[in-house]
Amino acid sequence: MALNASFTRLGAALALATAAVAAAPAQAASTLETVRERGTLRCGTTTGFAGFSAPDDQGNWRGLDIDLCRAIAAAVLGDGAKFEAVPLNSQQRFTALQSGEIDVLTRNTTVTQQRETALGLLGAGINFYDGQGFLVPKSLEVKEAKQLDGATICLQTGTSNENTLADWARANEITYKPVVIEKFDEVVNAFVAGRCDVFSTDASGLASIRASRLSNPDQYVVLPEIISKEPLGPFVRQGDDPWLNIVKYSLYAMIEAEEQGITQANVDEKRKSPSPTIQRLLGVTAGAGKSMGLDDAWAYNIIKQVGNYGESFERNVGQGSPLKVERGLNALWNKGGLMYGLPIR
Ligand SMILES: N[C@@H](CCC(=O)N[C@@H](CS)C(=O)NCC(=O)O)C(=O)O
Repeated sequence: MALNASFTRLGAALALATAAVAAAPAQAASTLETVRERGTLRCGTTTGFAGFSAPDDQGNWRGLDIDLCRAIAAAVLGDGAKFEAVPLNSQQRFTALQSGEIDVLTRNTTVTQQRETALGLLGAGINFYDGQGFLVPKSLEVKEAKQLDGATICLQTGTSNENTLADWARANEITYKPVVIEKFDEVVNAFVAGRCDVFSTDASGLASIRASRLSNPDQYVVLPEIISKEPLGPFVRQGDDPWLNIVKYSLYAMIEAEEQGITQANVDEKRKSPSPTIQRLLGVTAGAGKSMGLDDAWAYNIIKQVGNYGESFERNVGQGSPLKVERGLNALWNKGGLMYGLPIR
């Protein structure tokens, strides 16, 4: 009887599963097809975070993450200008990707196990290795993070920074009072107005806030401690592997170009190189884009229109920018950093 009952349950479960398959909608259009049909790429960005994704005085979006968005548009549509920036705060970004409102999230987002599993999304490479830190007014005379016991700390809602700080405080037996605010502008304003003693977010965020949001940056200091790993990178939806590859290899093409010494200025000259690696990367070799469903010039277009990773880094967040971030972990692997583009062959 018990046996029969379990067989019946199994039968019912199978019937349900079959029905679910039968009722499944026809395969949704791939992201590549959707983007081609629309003629523009929709990238999820911040609401304005200098160096990574922010509109300039003319309203043109610029930044390291915007360059990645432009690179994908150049690879897929042949024109890096064919993108639309969709501004999202930290809280809104994942739903926008899950719902299909954006094609890719290119927005200082930490790749974590929970985000790659529970959220149904996947990280597609790392375009900035970061870590969480603290920004404090010099007047508080805080020299190291352990002195933050009892501090009021400003954070933005929906960031990994909230949990990281809680874990760090517990591990170090520190108590603090979080002031968690949804909008970036408002959390910055709260900090400037002294509603909290400390701002905690990714070190890149602190550099950006210091360079672009404080009228008297010299009166603030970033503490030496970095309390976490924040590998930032683009995200796509699970279940569209060809699209994942396009995003991933668009980034790797920029990193590989830097390693091969190919720049925006010399890319045409480099097409004459005898190196098979360079010929493949620049689409001199016939069929170089075929396996990704792209034009052979996909990576050439990226480098010609956007530049290599190092050029993008320096222009947006490095020495050519107000942020003046050092390459550090973001240097190439053969120059002491972690940037290692997978081979394009
Ligand atoms: N890397 C962290 C933090 C990313 C994040 O959203 N940082 C904030 C503070 S710097 C931000 O970019 N805000 C801009 C906005 O909401 O427009 C994460 O993925 O959760």
